[in-house]
Amino acid sequence: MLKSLDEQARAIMRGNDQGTYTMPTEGLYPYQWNWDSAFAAFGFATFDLARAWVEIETLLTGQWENGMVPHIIFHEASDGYFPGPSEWGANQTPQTSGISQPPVAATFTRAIFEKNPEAGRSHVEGLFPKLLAWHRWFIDNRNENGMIVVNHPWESGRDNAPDWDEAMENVDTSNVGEYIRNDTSHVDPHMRPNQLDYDRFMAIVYAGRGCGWDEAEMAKNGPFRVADPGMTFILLRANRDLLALAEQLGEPTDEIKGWISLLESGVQQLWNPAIRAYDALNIRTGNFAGSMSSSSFLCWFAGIEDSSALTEFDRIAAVSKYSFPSHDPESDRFEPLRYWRGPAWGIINTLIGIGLAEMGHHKQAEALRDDTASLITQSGFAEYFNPVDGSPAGGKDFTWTAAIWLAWASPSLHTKEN
Ligand code: 9WN
Repeated sequence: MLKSLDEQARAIMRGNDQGTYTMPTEGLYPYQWNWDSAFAAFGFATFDLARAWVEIETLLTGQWENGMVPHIIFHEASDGYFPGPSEWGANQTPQTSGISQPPVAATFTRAIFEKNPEAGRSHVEGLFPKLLAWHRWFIDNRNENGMIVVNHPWESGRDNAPDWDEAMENVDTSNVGEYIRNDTSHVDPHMRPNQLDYDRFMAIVYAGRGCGWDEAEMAKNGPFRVADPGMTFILLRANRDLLALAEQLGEPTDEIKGWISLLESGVQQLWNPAIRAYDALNIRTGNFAGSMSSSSFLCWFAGIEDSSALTEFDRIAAVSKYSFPSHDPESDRFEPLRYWRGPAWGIINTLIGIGLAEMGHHKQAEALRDDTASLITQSGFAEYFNPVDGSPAGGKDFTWTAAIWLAWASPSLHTKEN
């Protein structure tokens, strides 16, 4: 008998499960990635609450002394991924990369806790100070007047988005020697960042390694520093969830409330009237990217209402067969298969959809969920999808696509026939 999609999703998560953390997909990404793991925990919580807690707890074992939670933790040696631990030179145990990723962990910690507060309390007590320290690290090191900056496109989780084009042009690649990318041997190169992007990605890694990942030095002289609407909205939302957890635990709340006010006003500086969207801003030049990306529509997830954003959302949804493209399909920079320059990603749909529903935009939220379910039903649990024809792209049997199916997109969540 054919397995149901819910069963397939659980099997994918079990298959990628390494015991205490889950690989995004075998081959292409053989380690623990930061926001992937938080989504994995959200998925595990639909069928194995204990395993969900382990996923987030393992992620926090990679936390640095300064509070940063790295974007990759290299628990086990593998030569299948580039750049590995020696390129990063981060000098940590366990070995890690030197940058962070969007902090969705507090949001999913709260969601998992609320499924069973009694069983979750001791886990949250252990996790809370670590999440607090991580958020404080963002505020201390990545806050430019209430806008959250990324020091590397990989940190945003949206690696080759047009959001970074202008800032990437200024990255000098003369320190980058020969290297072999592994990604293009796993996946069609047309679905991946191009070679010049990779040279620049590596130039920024070597600059970070060169200064020992010194935050003050990178803030002042690092080759790349761009305020990211995605990161700012996600941290704002994560602070609201951290505040709810603090209240549950009877922990002090003033510091977190201060971060919320700071980001609520800070993110308004990212509104670019020229494109009627929240936009990335290059701190080095003061220029907007002029890029309407899917992260512009995380405003609702952050609890921010915006009627112009809703108009633009409706326009993009109307011209896209499958929502939601990672870049405006009416822009000349849109590429339907090239990674973060066009494809639809289930995890971003989930975050946008949760926000839309919370802010009362149920019609848009349901349409987004239906499109996500159609993409997965037709094309499987791919890393991302072509929004024009729905075809699968990137890695296969992908953890976060399986996770969001189970926790958000599956029709069985509404019909109760699990
Ligand atoms: C670099 C694991 C990660 C995701 C990112 C996605 C991609 C890595 C890569 O894969 O990035 O971190 O090598 O392409 O862009 O969002 O966390 O799934």
